[in-house]
Amino acid sequence: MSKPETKILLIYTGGTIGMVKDYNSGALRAFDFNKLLKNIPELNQLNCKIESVSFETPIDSSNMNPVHWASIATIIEDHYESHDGFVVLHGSDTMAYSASALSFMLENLAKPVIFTGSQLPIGDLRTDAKENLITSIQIAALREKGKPVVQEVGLYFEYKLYRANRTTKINAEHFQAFASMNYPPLAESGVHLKVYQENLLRPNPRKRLQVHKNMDSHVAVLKLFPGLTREVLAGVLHIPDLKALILETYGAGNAPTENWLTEELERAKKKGIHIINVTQCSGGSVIMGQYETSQHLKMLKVVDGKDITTEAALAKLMYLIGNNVSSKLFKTVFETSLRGEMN
Ligand code: ASN
Repeated sequence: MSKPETKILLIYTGGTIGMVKDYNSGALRAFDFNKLLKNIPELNQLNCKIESVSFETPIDSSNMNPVHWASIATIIEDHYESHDGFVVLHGSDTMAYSASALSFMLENLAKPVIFTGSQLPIGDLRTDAKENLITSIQIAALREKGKPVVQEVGLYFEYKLYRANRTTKINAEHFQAFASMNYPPLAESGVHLKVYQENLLRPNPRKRLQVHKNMDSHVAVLKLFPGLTREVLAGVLHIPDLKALILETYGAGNAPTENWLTEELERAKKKGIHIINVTQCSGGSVIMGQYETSQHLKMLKVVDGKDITTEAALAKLMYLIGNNVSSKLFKTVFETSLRGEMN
């Protein structure tokens, strides 16, 4: 009996990857996705069956929002039983946010969901799109002992597969546009496709996929900067219906020790607003209490973001609030790694 083919679903949301240059006008325009297979004959060499679904109107990822995330989650949910793996084509600008969000929305995921995109359109002579797309499909189709090798949300770009909720876009120009500063790659593509098994998440096989589409957007991010005034901080904390604020602090989670900052944060906490301490450094971790400049935050019982990225913190926050995690448990749950997003 011949081996059943691995079935991969490509989900096209938009972004540079799906564009071609109109050589008459010089502008980038969306590519007819159904012609993709014809334009990349290499895909026929992959030993899998590729099907595709496209957003009705493909978008630049700057226009992505939680409603679009829910659409991606729904597509995966609807095809979860019939397909072995998923590749999401997405603009690179907000890919780290969407991919982080999907990692929380898809609880007990046991199949690969690989986000990818490109810096140059697929129709460009020097495009990085083909390699990114072909290898992402290959990774999504990898199986061992009848099971998918990758069982989590990944992000593949320029020869590296990362855990999605560990990534940040670090370069608007280089093909190597993403980094995962606090977690090693899950796989690397060179002459061989090397998978680092020890870095992969292993879901509990007895638990079924649960899809959470309620993401609460009553949150804000404020990056500290020298010269930040009380008015700016208070202004953000007085936004009606605000439920949580990510404070992007300095270094190992440090902030000015001025009284007004403590007072404003304390007042917000009393109103039930969660305050999360995430470092604005791309690598390393918050260590509250290490310096005098974070002791006030520790005393206030600010939530410790540890080594989480801002992108993953935002996604986790929207997910936890959207799922009505109680105020009492909130700090403990946030400080617990749910999808391998923090150490
Ligand atoms: N602006 C594009 C986007 O994020 C950038 C890209 O895909 N390289 O949709």
